[in-house]
Amino acid sequence: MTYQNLLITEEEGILIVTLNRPKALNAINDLTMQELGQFFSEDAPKRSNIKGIILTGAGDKSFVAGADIKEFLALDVEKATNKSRTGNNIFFSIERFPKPVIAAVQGFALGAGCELAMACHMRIAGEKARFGQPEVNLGIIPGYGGTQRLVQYIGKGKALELLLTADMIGAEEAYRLGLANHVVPAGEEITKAKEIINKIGKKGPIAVAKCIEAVNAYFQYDADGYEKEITEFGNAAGTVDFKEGAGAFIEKRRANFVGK
Ligand code: CO8
Repeated sequence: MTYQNLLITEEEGILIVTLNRPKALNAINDLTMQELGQFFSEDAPKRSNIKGIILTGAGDKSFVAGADIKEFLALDVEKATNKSRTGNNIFFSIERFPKPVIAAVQGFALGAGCELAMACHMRIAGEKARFGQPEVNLGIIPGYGGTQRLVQYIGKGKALELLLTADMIGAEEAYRLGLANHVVPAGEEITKAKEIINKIGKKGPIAVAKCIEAVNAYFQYDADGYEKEITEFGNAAGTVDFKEGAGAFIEKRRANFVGK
């Protein structure tokens, strides 16, 4: 299949998938999400010879700066719930991919971008990487697993702080908290990710797949949390504050929330 918003290359038996909308800081719009779904459920599983996958963003400024806020104003409760559910399922297909999937994060990984990085098995942060879940700035909550996976990686207290304040953290802080596996000099994110995938490529592939499956199984106990997130993401899209938050971003002004 040909892709419009994803660039896919193969190097050393590793697929490098670049989200390619640099003018929008690689924000995930509906087409990008659809293409990620196609790639992880249809195309990548057929490439049986690959050792793993690296996800990255085009340009040096941003991995992915979130879901495309410009598509938000068309959402109502039902559409938002469906969009969240579809995205969650696609991110599950990344998390459950039987070969290593590593995010090479060179810049902003915000909102859906942080969620995408967290759905990968590991994250390599360039020294300019910035992670955050800024959804509350928009009067919305994460909708692609962020409320669940952030807690898994960094614990409840810090996760709540980042979710509620919308603060961004740098690469070193992400490493200290356990969100980033490694911090590398800017421009060396993909090299480090390749090094790890090449190392894993020498191990027993069935054992590797079963490690991924078993580790994921540990977290199934909180599967209801994902369901809760989907429902509440949809409900948040029905509020006045959501329209105000997304509208304020697009109009480049501060949001005036009214709590309705
Ligand atoms: N969506 C759409 N466009 C974006 C986004 C985005 N998330 N982020 C940046 N852009 C666009 C800007 O609008 C701008 O476009 P234009 O040149 O046409 O005005 C261009 O990218 C460059 O951005 P800036 O000029 O703002 O660049 P700065 O360097 O000044 O700022 C920031 C960079 C800090 C990253 C800033 O762009 C920003 O705050 N972006 C929004 C970050 C954000 O809030 N992300 C979370 C979005 S919500 C989300 O991801 C929810 C996920 C769950 C969804 C579930 C189902 C829908």
